[in-house]
Amino acid sequence: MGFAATVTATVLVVVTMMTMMPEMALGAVYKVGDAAGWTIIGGVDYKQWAATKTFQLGDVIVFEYNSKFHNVMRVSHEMYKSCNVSRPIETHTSGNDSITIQTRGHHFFLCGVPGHCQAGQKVDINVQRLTSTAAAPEPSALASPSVPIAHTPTAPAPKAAASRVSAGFELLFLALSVLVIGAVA
Ligand SMILES: [Cu+2]
Repeated sequence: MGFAATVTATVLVVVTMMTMMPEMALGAVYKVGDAAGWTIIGGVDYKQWAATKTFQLGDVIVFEYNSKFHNVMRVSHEMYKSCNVSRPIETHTSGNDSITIQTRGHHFFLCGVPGHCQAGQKVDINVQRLTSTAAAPEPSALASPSVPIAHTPTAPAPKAAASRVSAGFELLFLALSVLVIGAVA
């Protein structure tokens, strides 16, 4: 009984931590354009660059560029679409700007130097709005729910942004399995 109680308590702690994890997790750092940085040279496809990332709240977006030739403006969706630089929401000019994403939804950035946005120097950082984490589990969490898992749950170290959510669901599944085993034993 003592063991079962301990396991149950551990599981509850882990589940509680996990529930809070998406908002607490340390942000990943993404350098826009990777090695190329923020530029019009080399035809970097920033749309494609962003499409390969799963941005989360707290992530840091780094724009690295030569401040003599470029800047970073955060703009509205309308301005982003038309490369209108007349009324930016905010402007960064250091050449090494770190912007922490603190709200969900789209964050539109472009270079305000004439012609650069038109040449493709624009990026949309989208942090997906969560409808319900519980209602949409990853497919891996649904696999073989009747098979007992022998491992003891341990708190995972935060991993890369892409694996955070699936790791969370796997942990939840593991924790629930132990809970069920504990209740039966
Ligand atoms: Cu530019």
